[in-house]
This record gives sequence, structure tokens and C-alpha cells, in this order.
Amino acid sequence: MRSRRDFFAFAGIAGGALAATSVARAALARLPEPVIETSAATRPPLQPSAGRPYRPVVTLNGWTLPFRMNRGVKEFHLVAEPVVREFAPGFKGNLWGYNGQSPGPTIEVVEGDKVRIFVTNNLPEMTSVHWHGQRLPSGMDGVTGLTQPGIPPGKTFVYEFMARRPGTFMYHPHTDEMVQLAMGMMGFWVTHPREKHPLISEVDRDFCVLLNAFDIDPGSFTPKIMTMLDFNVWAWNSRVFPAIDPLVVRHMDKVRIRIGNLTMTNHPIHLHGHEFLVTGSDGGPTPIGTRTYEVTQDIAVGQMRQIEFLADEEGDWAFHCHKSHHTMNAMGHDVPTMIGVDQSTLAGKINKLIPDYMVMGERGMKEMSEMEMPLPDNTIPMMTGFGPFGALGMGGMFSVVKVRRGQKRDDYSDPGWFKHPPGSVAYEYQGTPPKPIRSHSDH
Ligand SMILES: [Cu+2]
Repeated sequence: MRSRRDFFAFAGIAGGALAATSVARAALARLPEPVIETSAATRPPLQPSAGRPYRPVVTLNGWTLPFRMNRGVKEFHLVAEPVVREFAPGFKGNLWGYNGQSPGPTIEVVEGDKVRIFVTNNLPEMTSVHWHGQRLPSGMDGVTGLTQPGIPPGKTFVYEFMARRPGTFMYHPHTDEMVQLAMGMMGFWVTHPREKHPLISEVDRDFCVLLNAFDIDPGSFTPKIMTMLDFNVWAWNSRVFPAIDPLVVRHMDKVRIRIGNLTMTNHPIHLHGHEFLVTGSDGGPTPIGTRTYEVTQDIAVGQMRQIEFLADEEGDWAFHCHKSHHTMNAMGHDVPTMIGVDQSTLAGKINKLIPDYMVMGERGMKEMSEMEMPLPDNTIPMMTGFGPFGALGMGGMFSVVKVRRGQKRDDYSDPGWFKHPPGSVAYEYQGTPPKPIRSHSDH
């Protein structure tokens, strides 16, 4: 649910001075009401309310910030503030973000638009916003100390520039970055081309995913901000599978997925069942002659990539980071390998020392995804997600591209699991397998 409560809260902060002078009232009148989103649901694409038309994007488990047109300038109001983000049902994080969520809302404009962004800081420390990848005046670049003073708590700064080139961008603080990025402060920015662009194709579906990572101890709510590499919550748009919504696509739709990486490591993002072209980065559209078909695209720290494909294969297609640890959730770390270790006698002995000790991993870790394990409150199971054939054994940076013939244009509602045509699913061999002949076997 969106609310405008923070507008009044903010007006309340400034209230004393405000009532007294008409100057302050006029200043407030220039501020667009901040729109606050309190849910982690995927919002339908936000059709532009004014200006040049464009086909809006869909931010998975996110939303687009409405703008106000003021004498030809698109005005947005971002509020940097502490937020509670639901990573998955049963697991919430105390994060910092914008307008009620982490990541913040996606900002969508058109090439050539004059843009004014009001940034109100409701955090306990100063912040700034850097508009990653934009051409803009140096003083609008948002680097505290270098191009501006930090925005103190309780204050609002104004950024103004023209969206000069079309593409896929991000915004994030350049103030106390280690803390503010670890706490979830980031958002997407999409600049649509002003007219048909030779290097930018028109697509039927256009998705946005920000890769982010957190280190939240099982049972706690606040990310550890000093962690450099060993994160345990690998997320897309501050959400973990199975709580990341599917990318629902109509059969034969042209699909674009824009992916940005604000974690501390690279992520090879892999799509099943289709080949895609990498059509752009934060540097802009990729020259046609350099494009190659891929099924995996590595995305380095601080990079953005646009991938595009024709969804011409019906089905449920996994779409995930290919680093296997990144499709695991809490507890994916510091667990000894126990494959092949007979723990049956061991457990009794250890139980005398540690009453709650649990035998695990003797036949691999898959059994963990099917087991009801006692976990601390506010913790995601290590691997979860159930499909039509049982436990998926995946979490974290994983989702499903659902390609369906029956899907209507612009319908993003979840069609459920794919109904495979008879005879098209891997099946069990019913005969007796022959004994393998081993050329170098003593037996
Ligand atoms: Cu990854």
C-alpha cells in the first residue's frame, strides 16, 4: 500500500518555521508529495502521466516512482529513510532505503527530459545521491565532499539535470558508502529513448533487477555493515527466492531484462531455454556488430547489463546466478562437508555435549531443503522453494521465467506452474541397467 503519511511527517518537521513565513510555504509548495510504498509486491508498469510516451518497465518486487510535471520539468521526491523490507515471508530486515522500500523506487524518464529530484534525508546520518552513469553537471554528481556537502539529517537537497542519454542506470549514496550500501540504499533509473533508436529495440516486457547482498545473522534483523565478502543473503531487489516474483512472459514476446550489480562480487546470470543478446550496459546501447548470443552474462561489481531475447519456448525456465552459493540462503557458509561420513554413532556422542546437535549433509545437502529444521525466528531456511515436482533446493538469486501461450499482453499475473505436454518430462527408466564395464577395474 502506498501512503502519503511521510509528507505530513516531513511537513511536521518543518512545521514551525513553515507556518510563520510565506517563503517557507512557497518552498513547501514546490516539493512534490513523497509517495511511500509499504509492500514488497511487484507493481504493474506505471504508465507515464505526462510528457513523451514510453513503454514502462517492471521492477521485480518493486515499483516506479510517480513524477509531477512542473513547467516542463519532471519532479520526483526521494526520501532516504530506515525501512523494514520483507526479504521473504517470515524474514524481514531493518534496512535503509528510499520511500518505504529497499531498493528505492525505479525512476523512469525520457531522453532529453529536464529532471528535478528532491532528496529528503530522514536517516540518522548525512547522505547524498549519486546518479550512476548519467551525463550531468559535475556539481549534481552526488559525491559528498567532492561535489557537494552531505545532506544533513532532516534536510532536503535538490538535484537538477537533463537526462541526456537513454539507457539503464542506478542511483545510490556516495556518502559512508560501505554502511549505506550494506544497509540497502540503491535504486534503478531507466531513461527511455525519445524516438525510435537504431540500437534500442522496442520490447513487450522490460524487467529491472538490482543484485544486492546482505549479511544478517540468523535470528537478527540488521545487516552487519563491515562484511566484505561473506554475505549470507543473496538477493534480487532485496528479495530472495522463492519470494522473488517470476518473470511472467507471453509466448513470442520480446523480453528485455536490465540487471545492475551493487554487491561486492560478480554474478554470472544464467537463463535456461533461450539465448539472449547483451544489448547494453551503463555505458549505453551495445553496437550491433559486437553482440553475441549468450546464455550466461557475468555482471561485475558496479556494472549494469541489458539482455534481450525472444520468448519462443513455452515452459518454466530457471533464471539465476550461476555461483551456486548465491542460490543458497542462510547457513550456506562454514558448514563442513559431511558427504560419505557415517554420523549415526557420532550424533549420540555429540548430543551429550551439544543437546540440539543435528546430523546433516551425509548424503549431500538436498535433504536439508525437505527437512523441517528448527531455525531461529526471522531466518530464511537454507534452501527452499517448492515446485510441482518437489523441493527446488534453491534460494537467493533465483527466479523463474514463465513463458505461456495463454498469457495476455501486459498481463503479469502468475499463471502457476507449467503444464508439460504429455511425454515431454524426464522420466524413470523401467528396465534393469546393465552393469558398467570398467576397463581398469580389478573387480
Ligand atoms: Cu551471484
